[in-house]
Amino acid sequence: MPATGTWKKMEEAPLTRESLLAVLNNEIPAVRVRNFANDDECAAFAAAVEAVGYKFYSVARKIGYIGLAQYEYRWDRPKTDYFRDAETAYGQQRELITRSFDAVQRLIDLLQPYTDGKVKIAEEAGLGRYYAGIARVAGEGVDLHADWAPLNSPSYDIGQIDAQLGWNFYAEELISGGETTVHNAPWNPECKPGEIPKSYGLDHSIVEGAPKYTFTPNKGDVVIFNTRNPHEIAGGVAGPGRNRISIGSFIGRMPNKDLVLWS
Ligand SMILES: O=C(O)CCC(=O)C(=O)O
Ligand SMILES: [Fe+2]
Repeated sequence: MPATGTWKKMEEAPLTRESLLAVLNNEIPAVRVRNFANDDECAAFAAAVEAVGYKFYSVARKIGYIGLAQYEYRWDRPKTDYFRDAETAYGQQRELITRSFDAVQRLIDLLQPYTDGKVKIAEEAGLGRYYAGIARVAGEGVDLHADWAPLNSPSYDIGQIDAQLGWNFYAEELISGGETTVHNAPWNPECKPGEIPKSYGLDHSIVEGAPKYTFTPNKGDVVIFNTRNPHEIAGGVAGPGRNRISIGSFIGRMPNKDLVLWS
């Protein structure tokens, strides 16, 4: 199946009502918000990540993280486990916020004027709020994957979205490397009804021939892109005070046009 692109332009755009809608509709590769945080806030956030301490995902290239991914509960765990653990994870996020600033709330406040729907943390009817805001230390890179809740999380309310974005604030950057590449081949794997496909470590054949866009995660910036497009992060060269430290979440567009955040 040849990959076909949907982007009408190949450049990233600043945040406007038009660009937010365009990235939701997968018509542009990315939106960048420069100077989302100043140098002091970046340094405080990076120090907070080190002070709070992080765990590692069990994938080959080490990815340190603080927070909770709904994705980890998608196959064989009751929903109640996820919403219970979300509250525990918010306790840890509070420590990060106390030591630096609240990037998730700043992002919500930043986006709200640019859309008609309400921008808010996602909630599950009767079960509570999702966790939003995973901090990552990803200097070794991240393999090709796609993030698309209608396939990853069909039995959750976020499975009803019709567009999914990821936003990431970069608090520290590598000496070199660490670029993110987004492939404009919206993820559409063949799977049986009810099957939840693997979405990490995807084969590069699914993006072959598709338009791609590579961006540098500059310190202080937020970059937003459509995560249904398979994407990957290059490894790079780290050093003292130089790693790929970020925090971000997904943003889904619900049927009523609200933009809801979760990780
Ligand atoms: O850190 C990045 O540049 C992208 C991280 C990612 O995979 C995502 O936001 O879905
Ligand atoms: Fe991703």
